[in-house]
Amino acid sequence: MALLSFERKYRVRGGTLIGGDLFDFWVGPFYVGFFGVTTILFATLGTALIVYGAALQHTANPFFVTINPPDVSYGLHFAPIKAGGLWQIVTICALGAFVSWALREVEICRKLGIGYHVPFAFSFAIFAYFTLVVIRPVLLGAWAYGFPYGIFSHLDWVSTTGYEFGNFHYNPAHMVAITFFFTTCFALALHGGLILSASNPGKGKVMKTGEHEDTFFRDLIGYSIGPLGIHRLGLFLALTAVSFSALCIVLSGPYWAQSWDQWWLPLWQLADPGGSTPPPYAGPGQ
Ligand code: UQ1
Repeated sequence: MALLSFERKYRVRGGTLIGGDLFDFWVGPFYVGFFGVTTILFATLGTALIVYGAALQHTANPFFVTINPPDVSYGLHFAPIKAGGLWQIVTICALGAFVSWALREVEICRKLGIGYHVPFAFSFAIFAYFTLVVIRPVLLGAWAYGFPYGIFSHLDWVSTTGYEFGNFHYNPAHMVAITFFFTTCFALALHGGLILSASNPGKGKVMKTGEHEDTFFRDLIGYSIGPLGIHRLGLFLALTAVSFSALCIVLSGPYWAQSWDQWWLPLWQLADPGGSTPPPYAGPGQ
């Protein structure tokens, strides 16, 4: 079925999670829905507040503009607007917009009768952000531990937070997360390459089939994961990468407050019983 007639057939009312027919329509190519409206409201308010925050600063250079969380002395209380309250409201708007977007995806899935895989996957990204700006600050007792919303300022935050724990690469959950990120790239490169090799053979040549794709990997390594399997694997690898990223930062502070290399002391002692242990990592250039 041609795409345009398919859309006409499937763009029917119903399947909404909330509000019945309210906002159950399309604007041009876009489905609106109740959660389309809440997405726009949260995103517009959040963006306006960031622009307001930027206007209060000494520079209009987007690289230096930053919306900072409150000082640690405010703990988990609301802070005055110009002392981190803006960050708190922007955070609420961001979460409101992200969750609205996910629920809009759910409504579109319900209309089409397809699985919820896309909103399910997106919810992992939302959860990672939620871990950074809500779960970890709450566990540490202050909103101050959230990251600032700015291009350079968030880089500074990542750097300082990393060095606070010595060498962050010794964080075991960070190791696993990085491994899954690399493996995700590996799988996507293999999959993208394989699909293009068979389905885009060049002008005048005949497109090849799934059997060619399977046989390539059976010839190469004696095994093909199959067309469904490769997508399951890809989704699994990506979601696991994000999950371990969230884990590696939420462990840093609430669970482990020292240099991460010290976490490996038992292993060090196992390798060298009674030997002297390595001193805590003291930072770069020491
Ligand atoms: C694969 O086996 C496969 O099945 C035919 C694909 O689907 C089109 C792929 O994209 C890839 C990359 C593989 C190879 C992957 C493994 C884990 C053997």
